[in-house]
Amino acid sequence: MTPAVYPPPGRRVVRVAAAQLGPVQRSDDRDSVVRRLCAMLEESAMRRAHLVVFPELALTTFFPRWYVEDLREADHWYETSMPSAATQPLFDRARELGVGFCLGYAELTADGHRFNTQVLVDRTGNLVAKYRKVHIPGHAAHEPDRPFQHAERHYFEPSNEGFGVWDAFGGRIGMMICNDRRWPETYREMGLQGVELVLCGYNTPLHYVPDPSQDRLASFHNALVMQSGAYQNGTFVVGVAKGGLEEGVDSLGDSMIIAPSGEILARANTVADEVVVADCDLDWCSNYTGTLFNFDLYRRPEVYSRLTNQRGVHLDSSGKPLP
Ligand code: CDT
Repeated sequence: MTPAVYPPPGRRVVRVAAAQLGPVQRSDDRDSVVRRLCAMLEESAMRRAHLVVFPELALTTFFPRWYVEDLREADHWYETSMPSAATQPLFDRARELGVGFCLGYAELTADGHRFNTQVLVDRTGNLVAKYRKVHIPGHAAHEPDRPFQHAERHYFEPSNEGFGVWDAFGGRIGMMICNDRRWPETYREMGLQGVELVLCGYNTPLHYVPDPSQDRLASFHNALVMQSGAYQNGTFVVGVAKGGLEEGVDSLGDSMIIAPSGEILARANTVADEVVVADCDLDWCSNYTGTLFNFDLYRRPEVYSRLTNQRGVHLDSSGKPLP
């Protein structure tokens, strides 16, 4: 039955904007990118969004596609503070508009550590949380035979901080970055902390190496992992791309907002700068976490020991799984 007022009284509804970015070329400076982010912030505020989610490494081109031996030559791709001088206008405008946001960027810490990072900022401009990418894909060494590099393992160290969940926007918010979304452990770690809304930025190149047949399935796999993660953990998931043809590399768009039912509520149509909006009724989550996915009642952690005790497949010499 359609409620007489929307949102129904007492429901915790967060209006979320997935602010997809089109390509950012090497020649695009931070200021021009921040102007694009601000334009999408304005549009999101006009559409009465409370929270705007931007992609992974939103401030620059996806620089791990090039290899430099000496990482100090790459310092200019990283932020050493957040807000930085270049991103301060985004923080200022968000505070004026009363809109929170989530932003991905390359972080260089004062003691020289490099992380692929995402921050969550509330509607008053305060930094609520910082998440550093856990699953770092690609390769660490230069692989000159590739048509392009995916040297994330050279440019970023994997975070050991794991997956936090924070009270914000009236709910429990978690974050993950790009490749994290392909691992069920990511969602379950947050699910076990009662997450209700997971925010994820990504850059997914479409020239998949070493298996080009995966290219045509990129969109399917993107939706598959996020829809199943949402459903199996009773949470909303917001996936936001930097898509389109960037420095000769085509990347997936397909930003989307997914409900705890696994249904897609809003989805981008282009691979350009594009805002899609959906109302996320966080009280919907308990329809799943309180019934079919009542973890406390049904999970059997005592028989899941392999999940934390081993990394890969462990077989003995006859091919049988090790105990
Ligand atoms: N940025 C990122 O994590 N991209 C990966 C592609 C990895 S292909 C080596 C992704 O999972 O989309």
